[in-house]
Amino acid sequence: MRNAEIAAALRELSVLYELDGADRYRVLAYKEAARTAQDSPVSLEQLASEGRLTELPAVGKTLAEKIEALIETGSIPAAEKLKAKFPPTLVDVTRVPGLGAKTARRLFDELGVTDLGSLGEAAEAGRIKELKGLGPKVEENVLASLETLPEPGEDSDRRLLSKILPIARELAEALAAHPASGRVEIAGSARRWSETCKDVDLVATASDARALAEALAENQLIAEERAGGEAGAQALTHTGVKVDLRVVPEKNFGNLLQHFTGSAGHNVQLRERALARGLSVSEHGVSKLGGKRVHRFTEEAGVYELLGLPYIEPELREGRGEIEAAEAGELPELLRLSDVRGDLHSHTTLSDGRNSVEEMAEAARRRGLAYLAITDHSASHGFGDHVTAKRLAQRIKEISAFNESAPRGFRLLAGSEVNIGTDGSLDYPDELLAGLDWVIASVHTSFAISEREMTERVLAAIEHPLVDCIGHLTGRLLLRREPYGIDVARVAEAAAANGTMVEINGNPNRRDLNEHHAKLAAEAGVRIVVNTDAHGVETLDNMQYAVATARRAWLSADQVANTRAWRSFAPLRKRAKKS
Ligand code: DGT
Ligand code: CA
Ligand code: ZN
Repeated sequence: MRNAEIAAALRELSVLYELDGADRYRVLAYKEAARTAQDSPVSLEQLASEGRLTELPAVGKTLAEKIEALIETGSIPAAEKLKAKFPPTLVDVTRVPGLGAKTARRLFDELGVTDLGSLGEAAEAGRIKELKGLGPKVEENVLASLETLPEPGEDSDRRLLSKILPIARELAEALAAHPASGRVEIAGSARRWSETCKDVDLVATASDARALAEALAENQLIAEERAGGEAGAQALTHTGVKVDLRVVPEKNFGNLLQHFTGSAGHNVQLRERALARGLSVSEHGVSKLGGKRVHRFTEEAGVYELLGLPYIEPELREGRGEIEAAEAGELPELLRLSDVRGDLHSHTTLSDGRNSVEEMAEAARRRGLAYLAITDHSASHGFGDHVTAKRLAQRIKEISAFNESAPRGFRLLAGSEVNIGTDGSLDYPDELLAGLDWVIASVHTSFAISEREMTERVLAAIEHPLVDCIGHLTGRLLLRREPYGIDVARVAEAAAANGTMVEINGNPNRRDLNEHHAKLAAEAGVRIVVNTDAHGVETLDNMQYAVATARRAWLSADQVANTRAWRSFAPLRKRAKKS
């Protein structure tokens, strides 16, 4: 049994417990265990056979027994018992955005809803809005969601880049360390830093291709090999991720890397351009149509040069005008991670973060940043851990005390991530906001309003003189929650006019603004900031994803405000101009 299947069973059990009204901690424990199973690089079946399951984080004795039963019998007794109480298809109902287990349970008890089909019927018959506490908004939302819900299986095997990259990097490193290997590179959508990826693509050269294919099959991340030979190998990780390794001779490594980096759209356009010049491009080389000579290149740049183009960065290779821009010599010089001087969105234990102010500061400084804004959640963001106005006032003092004795060249900013109410209002008094160095305003609650209402709501925050920046503008969660309806073009226009910045949130689940919106906003004159939204010291590394989205949006360092030193960034804040 693969880890991914074990994870799915644990996730289902957590939802069943939730439907049964179990206490929150039990539900969370199973969710956490599902995540551990999903992410475990080693086979749980293997661990179980050695009696070592409890060595995994979040797996105690009870959980280990359940996993063992699952592996031995194919099901978990507790889950079977619960499935006798509710139809297992009720689990699908809990996945409809805005419903959740509590509501699903009520729909089952009060309306006899058992699955997505009967949910749709109840909504169409207008029975959901009759239920106390639900109302017409919920019903409209259900109808809209049922229309856009992905078909079962559709896109289900795509993963976040943050799940794919660690696997790709670990495999690439292991292969590179093998004596038979030459060059090893990550290719495909991971090299282009796409938001989600279907699989891991690796390209390599080797003195002994078969030995390298075997080395891949024997890697501890790999559960099974599907094919292997001279040309490479295909395999599956314990987490269910497909891995595609291609091996070529050194002399056409550049051609292969270019081909397997893609995207397919970029390659198609490149081939059209080649054809117009009487050339044919493939992973094997570039040749004159009808001619015998094949141009092979050890580096990708050779392929582009032969077609009369400068090198094009992988993040731009999406078939979105990069070839025309390259031809005209108008490719942007893209933002780099090392250009970023500050991070303007982070959380601490004061709200829902895991580290203290001091720990976050030290970790940010070690990453080479000159400033970090501490922006814990305000009072009404909806997930507990509120920061009261009084506590925030005290926090301002703590941060100024920290800065008194801060290491040279580093400072903290006293900030907040303030919730934007449904009516566009903020949940701290202006006097308090005025005492902060930096205010982000974000939407965290009541997503189910119309696009027009949502746009007005965010415009109100943009026009507020003490809002410096808008956080995760569209509220999407990749592969989990669609963005809410909002007129991004109108928002961008207003942000530019008011001097309100807009962030690219680097949380790999969000990447919000997305690359299209970020490009549009920058072109409209909005100052963009790249942020981590770190909830602990490790996620300060989210900056790589924010930078990736900025690069995929064609942004250069000067279009991103926090590439500036603090003394040049500070006056760009709206609050600095108004005072
Ligand atoms: P993914 O895997 O869906 O996240 O995206 P990619 O871009 O990694 O796609 P993948 O793994 O199917 O193929 C890797 C690269 O191989 C792709 O970016 C370009 C090249 N390729 C694959 N299929 C085609 C094709 O039909 N035509 C051309 N020109 N190139 C292709
Ligand atoms: Ca791929
Ligand atoms: Zn937020």
